[in-house]
Amino acid sequence: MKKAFSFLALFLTVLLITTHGFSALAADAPDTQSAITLTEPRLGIKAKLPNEEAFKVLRLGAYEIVDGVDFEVADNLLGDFVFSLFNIMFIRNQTEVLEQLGSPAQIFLPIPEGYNAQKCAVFRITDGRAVETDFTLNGSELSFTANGSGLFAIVDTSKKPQQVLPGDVNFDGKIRSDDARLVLRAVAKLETLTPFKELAADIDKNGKVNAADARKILRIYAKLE
Ligand SMILES: [Ca+2]
Ligand SMILES: [Ca+2]
Repeated sequence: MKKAFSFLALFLTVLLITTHGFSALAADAPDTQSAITLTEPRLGIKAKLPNEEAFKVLRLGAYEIVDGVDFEVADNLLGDFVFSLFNIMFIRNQTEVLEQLGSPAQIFLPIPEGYNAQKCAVFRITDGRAVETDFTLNGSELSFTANGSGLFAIVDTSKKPQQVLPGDVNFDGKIRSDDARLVLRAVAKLETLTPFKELAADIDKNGKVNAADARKILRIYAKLE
């Protein structure tokens, strides 16, 4: 019985080594035909690059900008509409942000929660200008071409800040418990709200987003108010 077990263990070890060996080989072999996809897991942003670029670019970095100088610039350019601003970076050697890629990358960006996919537009914010960028809609993602790192704004052209429904923090047109949840997450600093979401979250209009707003949202949802 013991012998059978050690044979099995040996067999499994050999299998593990060979399959691992094969996959390592496949990864090392340069494949000029296929593209490589890099992923930023936190925001779910992906970039597809020709393989030659992928050898230079080690990592895709991205974060949402919700305040500061870059946000102000975008807000001035797109201020009439609700937008989400992303800094998308191709990073080489841990820190070097590539302004320009040898050949363009295809970016795939999830449509922000509550945005009307049919009414979205994509702008690259560069040198104080908003340059409209062609994109395609793939289910719940927007896909567009980028020549390098940069700031990209997704605009919901159907929504203006003054039309934001107080209490509807995720912009889905309804005041529900998930809106209260977003407020509580923001209060607990688990989530950063964009200025437009803050506007919607401050349902009692006292200039602050706190638990009282979440409570009011829940009471409206429960039809107590
Ligand atoms: Ca909502
Ligand atoms: Ca408030």
